[in-house]
Amino acid sequence: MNKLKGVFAALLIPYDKDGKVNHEKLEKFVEYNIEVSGVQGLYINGSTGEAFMLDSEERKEILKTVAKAAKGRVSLIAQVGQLNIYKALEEAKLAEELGYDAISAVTPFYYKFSEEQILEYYKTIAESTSLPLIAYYIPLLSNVTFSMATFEKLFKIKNVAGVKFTATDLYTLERIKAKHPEVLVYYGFDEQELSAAVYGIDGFIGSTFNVNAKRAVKLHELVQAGKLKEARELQAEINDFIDVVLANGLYAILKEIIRQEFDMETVYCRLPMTQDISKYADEAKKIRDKYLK
Ligand code: NGF
Repeated sequence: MNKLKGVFAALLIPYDKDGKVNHEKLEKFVEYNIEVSGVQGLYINGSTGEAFMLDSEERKEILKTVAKAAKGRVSLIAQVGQLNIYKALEEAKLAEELGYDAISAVTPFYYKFSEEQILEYYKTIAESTSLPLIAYYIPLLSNVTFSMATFEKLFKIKNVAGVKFTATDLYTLERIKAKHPEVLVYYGFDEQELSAAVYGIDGFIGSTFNVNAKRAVKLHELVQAGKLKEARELQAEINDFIDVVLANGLYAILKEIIRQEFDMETVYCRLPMTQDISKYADEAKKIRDKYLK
């Protein structure tokens, strides 16, 4: 099986109250993802990792700890995209040295970059290593949207191997996969895995897979086997779980679920996210008992 296909958790990061990454707990988070949740890969320093609030040194240390903790058991994709492209290049090179399987880069955001500038950004990052690059497309958070013509140009860039498509526009998703079967396409909304899977996409990258990946792997297999009724029932089961997760602060409740597994001291989110997640303790316990046992 292609190492880059399958279900990847967008890795959660445990922070301390002062906002520092807790590397000891991070190793446990990696362990939980692999041994309990059942991920096939990890996507590091994405939105779920709160990475756009980190500086580059912190992101590099995370890449190192995850590589050490994963011990080659699952595929690793390093999200290196950021507005400081020089730091993105350093992180990409580090990912290659550490044995990562691919790099990824969010579309440059905040300034209204032109299509030409965005493509140049991807070309510069893609050329900096020999690793495949997965573009991270998330218009909901980046406010950057691509036309099909822009995707076409993007896929022509050397080393650009795929796209992590986190948008509800399934028409464009279908067009990408149908016209570019050679491009690796990942879908990024866990609650719509089934709808994306029917287009034959290659993988999924999402936050809830940190704790509930086995069901997502099974759902992908059911769709590939054409068992759509069972897949639909499983998506409903997954979405009952996602409903309660979304009602409880998403990253916070997911972190609390992992914290409880190892009975670790409190973990935090990174400011300006609401830091304190301890209020979710009771709900996390109920969710673990009801959906994850
Ligand atoms: O958290 C978001 C915000 N999206 C994630 C995922 O696309 C983020 C998604 O799993 C990601 O991959 C990353 O961290 O880089 C949702 O949390 C999930 O579907 C629940 O809505 O859009």
